[in-house]
Amino acid sequence: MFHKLLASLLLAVGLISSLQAEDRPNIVFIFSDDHAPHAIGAYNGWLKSVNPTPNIDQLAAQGMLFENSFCTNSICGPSRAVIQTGKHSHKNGFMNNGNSFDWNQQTFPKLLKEVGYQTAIYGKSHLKGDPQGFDDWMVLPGQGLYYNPDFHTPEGKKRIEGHCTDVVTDLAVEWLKEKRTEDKPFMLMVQHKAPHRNWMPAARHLNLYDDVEMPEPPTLFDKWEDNTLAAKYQELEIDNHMDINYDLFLDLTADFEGQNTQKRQDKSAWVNMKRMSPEQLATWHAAYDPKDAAFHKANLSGDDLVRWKYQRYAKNYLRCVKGVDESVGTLMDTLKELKLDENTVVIYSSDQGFYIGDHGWYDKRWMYEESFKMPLIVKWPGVAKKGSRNEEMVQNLDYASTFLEMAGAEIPGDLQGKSLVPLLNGEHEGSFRDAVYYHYYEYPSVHMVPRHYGIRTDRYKLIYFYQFGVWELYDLQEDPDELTNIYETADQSLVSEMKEKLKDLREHYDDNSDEPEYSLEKKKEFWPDFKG
Ligand code: SGN
Ligand code: CA
Repeated sequence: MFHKLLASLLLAVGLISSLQAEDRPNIVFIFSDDHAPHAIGAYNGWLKSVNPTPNIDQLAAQGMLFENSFCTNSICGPSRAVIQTGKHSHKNGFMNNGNSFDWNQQTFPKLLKEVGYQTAIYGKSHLKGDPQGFDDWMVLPGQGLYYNPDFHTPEGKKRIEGHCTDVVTDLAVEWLKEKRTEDKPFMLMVQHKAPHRNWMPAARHLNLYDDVEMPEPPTLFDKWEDNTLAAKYQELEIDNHMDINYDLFLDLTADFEGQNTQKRQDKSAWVNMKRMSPEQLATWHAAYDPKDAAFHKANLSGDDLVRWKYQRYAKNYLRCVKGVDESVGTLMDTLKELKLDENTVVIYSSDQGFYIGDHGWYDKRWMYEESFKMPLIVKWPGVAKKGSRNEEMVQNLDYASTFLEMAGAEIPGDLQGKSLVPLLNGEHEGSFRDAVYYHYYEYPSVHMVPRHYGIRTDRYKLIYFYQFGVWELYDLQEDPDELTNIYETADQSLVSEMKEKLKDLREHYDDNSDEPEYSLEKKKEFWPDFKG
């Protein structure tokens, strides 16, 4: 509070730049793409035994880990737009990946700049257009590429050799060492493409986990018998939709003629192969050719084939995660080397969660826990207790207000989130909020997850697939994997109470952006066995 008053006072008399940089913390916001909490050791998920993230775990040991951190809309661009603005998708205008972000609107980096912060962003933005609110920026066009990526920069297109995770880390380190002006506090966003599809690891990680048997998720062979038809008619199954060549690189060559390119949106697997240097390509083949040969010899089918696909997928995904984890280590070392570690808040997060074979799936989008949850770890020396774990329900919606309060800036009244500073400094008492709100919009579209909105309390989750007029209700305490939809069988007073809460939250956030229900005919077009 005192900081906030002081900052506005000094701002008013034009003295803000004379504030010592040390008075307000620097912020390094490390953000990856599609990194599920259960693929982080510190989150204690079923992949923990693989020890996937020693550096991120170290960050957690030095700060606070949020156990119940959720996104508002489980998809890349929209999650980032929520973070930039502190407003739900229907307010910031970026509801699905097909939209463009209006950079002219109020964003937290712009507000930080106004109170004297130096700001920079490197890596994936996915918001299209020139980023605003940053003194320095270099972003990947669209999804970006894993090998030798191009960057969109104020000076035009620039290609940089190397693996994307390393290149982005190097740019961030260079900025910290050479471009930062020392008399100002700063906010640096380091935004990785990894571990986004198509999961191409760096050359040095191609053989990592070769001798490891990945633990399988308990729901790998889920048949979605007790959910609504929404869960049956998706297109994100490892079994039926994950492409063995495109996604898992089996016999992949740089030549995509003749390969099954149908439905591949950006053909990035082939584009990436084409961009590799002869050395990179040789390393790639040396790593995958023997694995491919073993696969052909094994002649797998049925569940065994699913198991093989899962192993190959999980290993590549975690190899990409390994690169991100090393980046976190490098950034922490750099802060130490520059003697910035004591006054810099380091945040690790990712745009949403992900299915790593959970429910038999990959990708995200659903309000089910694995994709609804996002990692959030905050190291704030002297403020957030080391090794602490917070169980309050928080959202990416809260980040903008949090960053502003950290910087002692005014939080504009139109922001819809709540600052997490009182949770971080331990001053908050009682429950932070009793429910979180979610709304996903991209349908019909890739992976075919219908539009839905819903709420989650500490125990229950209510989901409404409004295009189809169908509801799901889960008791997370009794059924943490959300296998049994109790909407029809639950006590009706519970259903009404949850519906009432949902209505209240929709009013609170001023959301009426859903579309009318489909006709019966249209429902049957998508879900042939739908019974009206
Ligand atoms: C691409 C991927 C999809 C993914 C979307 C959105 N296909 O289209 O699997 O869901 O991006 O991801 S791919 O063939 O191009 O890899 S997001 O994280 O950017 O929202
Ligand atoms: Ca994403």
